[in-house]
Amino acid sequence: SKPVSDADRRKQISVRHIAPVENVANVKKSFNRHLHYTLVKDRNVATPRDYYFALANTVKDHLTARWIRTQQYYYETDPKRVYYLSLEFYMGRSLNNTMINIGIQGACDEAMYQMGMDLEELEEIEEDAGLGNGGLGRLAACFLDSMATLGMAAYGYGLRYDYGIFTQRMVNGEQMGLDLEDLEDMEDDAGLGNGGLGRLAACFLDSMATMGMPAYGYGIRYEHGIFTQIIDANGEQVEVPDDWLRYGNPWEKARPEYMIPINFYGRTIEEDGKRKWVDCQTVLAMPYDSPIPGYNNNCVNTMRLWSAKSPNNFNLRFFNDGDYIQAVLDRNLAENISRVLYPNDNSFGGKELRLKQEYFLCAATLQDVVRRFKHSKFGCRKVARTDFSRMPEKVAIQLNDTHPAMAIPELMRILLDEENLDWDTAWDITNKCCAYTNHTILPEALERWPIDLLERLLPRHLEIIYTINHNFMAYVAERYNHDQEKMRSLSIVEEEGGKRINMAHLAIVGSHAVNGVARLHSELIKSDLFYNFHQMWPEKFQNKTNGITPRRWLLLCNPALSDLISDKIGEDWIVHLEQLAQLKQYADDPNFQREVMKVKSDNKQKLAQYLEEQTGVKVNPASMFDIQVKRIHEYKRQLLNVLHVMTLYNRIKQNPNAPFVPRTVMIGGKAAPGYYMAKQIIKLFNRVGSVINNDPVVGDKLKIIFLENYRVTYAEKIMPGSDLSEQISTAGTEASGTGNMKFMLNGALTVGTLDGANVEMAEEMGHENIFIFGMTVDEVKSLKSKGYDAKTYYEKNPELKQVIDQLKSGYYSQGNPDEFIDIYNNLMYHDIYLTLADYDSSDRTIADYGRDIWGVEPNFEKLPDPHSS
Ligand code: HBZ
Ligand code: IMP
Repeated sequence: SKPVSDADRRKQISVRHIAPVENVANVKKSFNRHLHYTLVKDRNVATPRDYYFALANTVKDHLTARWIRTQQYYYETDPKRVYYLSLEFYMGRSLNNTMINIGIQGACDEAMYQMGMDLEELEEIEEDAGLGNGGLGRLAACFLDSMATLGMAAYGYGLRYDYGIFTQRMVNGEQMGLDLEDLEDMEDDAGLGNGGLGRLAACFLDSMATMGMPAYGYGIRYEHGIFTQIIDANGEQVEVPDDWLRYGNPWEKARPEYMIPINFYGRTIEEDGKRKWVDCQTVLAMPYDSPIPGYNNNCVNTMRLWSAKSPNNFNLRFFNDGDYIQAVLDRNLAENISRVLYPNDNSFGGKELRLKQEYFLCAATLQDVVRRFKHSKFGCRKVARTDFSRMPEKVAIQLNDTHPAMAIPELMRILLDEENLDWDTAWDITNKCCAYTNHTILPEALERWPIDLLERLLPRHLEIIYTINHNFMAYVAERYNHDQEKMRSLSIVEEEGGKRINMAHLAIVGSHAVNGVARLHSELIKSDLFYNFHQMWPEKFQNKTNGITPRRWLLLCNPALSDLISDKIGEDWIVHLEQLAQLKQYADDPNFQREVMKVKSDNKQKLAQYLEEQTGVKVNPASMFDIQVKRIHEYKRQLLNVLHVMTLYNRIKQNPNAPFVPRTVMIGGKAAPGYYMAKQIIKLFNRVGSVINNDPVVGDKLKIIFLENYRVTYAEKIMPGSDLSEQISTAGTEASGTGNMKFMLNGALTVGTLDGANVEMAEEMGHENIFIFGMTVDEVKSLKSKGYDAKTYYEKNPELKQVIDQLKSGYYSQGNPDEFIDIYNNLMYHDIYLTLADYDSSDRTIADYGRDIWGVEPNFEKLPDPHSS
């Protein structure tokens, strides 16, 4: 049967939540008014994008009064404000979320329908606000939704990057309708142009000849044309800049009147017994506000993102030199600060521009925080509140990892240099206001800024950090009897290999609370990463296991399942997710089971249809959708997944007639542009895919698909249609994971290691409802201390040996043994993530499955080479 489309579904929903006729009429009226007056179009020339903007503006109108009212209310009642500081807010789209949270989705859907448009199609036009890399950035976005829904006076503060996370394209000969072999055989070809321009030139030559003109085309005879590059790049990631603001962002409101000056460089001097920061270069921070509506509570909070603007006197020196044009061109230099999001996740790059971004955010935000504190109605009845000792009662600053940790010395600077407080008072306030969330224990991700860079860029802050450390070291010395080793290990200033500032140490010392993002992770922070800090200040350390917003990750992305749940237990779960436990009473109800299965199967059909449109690959919607979507990283072990796929293939080849549960294995995720091994992993997966997908022996049993350009919007399509969620990181490496929760909430089963939040998920759902495999943290530790030798696993397991041999021999790379030699060497000799040690166990799970559920036995015979006939 045909799957029910979301539009049809919503029709059904709107039968229950009948959209009042006057609301529908209002939406139509407002929509037409915006099309006319805001977009300056009539129906004859309006494009689908115009309709999207008209609708977005209509929806925004419904927000505005609530937004202003909420902010006035905060001013009047002066509650404690929560400031969530993050270099990333991975928001995705806003239209649908806004309509849902303010309860006008039904009216908008009906209004669009009556005007002959499809709401879902309009939603697809919206660009993702992709101002994040992965988990950390999406967590910030989920938290904004939750804080608004819980009615907290909260603000998200971040940067308004002109370019978000890059768009990932796979350059792939096959997708372009070209066969690799054909390309290689091509002797010479007109592949000398990049596209339009070159093609135009070729057309002109043809036309000129046809018209009998005595014309000549002159050009360069390139050694390699464009096709060669395509072959080189086959199955590889290419990064395209994410120009998300090109058509304008209907959700933001620029506030040029609240621009704030931010200083860089310069030097410090002593004047009247006070330190002063002088001779700085100034860049302006221009705020852009976006509304953050709570669910059904009329609360609308603010996300304020800063954009860098050059001041008008920027580079005045050049004006004097008369090089006016150059001076205007150089304004870009200052404005580059908020140009682009750094695309690394879980790795520290150490670039000067990145440090500028971090400080720019902190300095602009803290000026705003202090301004709001001083001018609150209940501060002081006079001009402004001046009693800063009450600031911790009114201000909480949460640091999303150490990226905004410069907020600590910056707040100190403001309190000391500008508000003239004494050190101890300023330090007490700073400490009570700030709190730090750690998101990783991977050493390469920890921020450690070189002293000389800080000294140049932020000389006053370096002084303050030195004083913080000086006082802290005095405390440590006294407490630990001048134990030099203790002092070295706790110091904010590191001496080994070039002097650096350890930002995590700064964040811990400057905060009253430090938290990890899942129970296991928080324990590891205490026992390993920050062991000495925890010994000293046990009361500072907490756990706050991550969560996801059920609005976006169930109600919005999976309306069919949401309806089914609401039919059974009402709608309270949308704000009180623990209510889902009430569904237990229906677990054995065959009708409910059938309905759940029907929803899943409809969602899978929908996903399959989307995949076919996107990739051209036909997937069998009845197959098991086995999905791993997350950033590509060695610790997340996409390679383990690939080895498993190769093993399944070998089993099919060996015994083509054995029963086999059909599977579609999907991997998706971006590789940091400079992360070689991550890019190799993508390439390998694609190569394995092209062998398996084109092998007639395999047929419908096994299909391999790379999900290109995985992002928030894509996740919303994937989660509802997933059967199996792969969460297979080496135990102890994934701080929490949040994708794991999104799959679970949409009814997928999890195959995972005892890592991050998987541990708590397993407890919550019961171990009988999750496939846990692999080493525990303790087993990983003991194996590492014993000395991990991949070879022993390779030799012990014939199936593993076979896939590793295939990897090395060029079985998946047209016989070219060099192509994946780096992956091979890594797995066999340098793998700190112990991939082969968990291969067996993941296989054991699958073998158990085969034996106990599917009635399939493993088969270990060797296969013939695919290239021999
Ligand atoms: O934060 C992730 C963790 O890996 C994941 O386990 C956790 O669930 C999630 C939310 O707590 N960490 C990141 O996503 N980290 C980054 O994206 C990142 C970005 C820039 C950096 C360092 C890390 O410089
Ligand atoms: P903000 O939090 O400082 O951006 O101010 C938010 C809102 O508080 C404003 O939009 C006003 O509604 C209200 N507000 C701020 N300052 C004043 C004031 O001096 N008088 C009255 N209302 C104010």
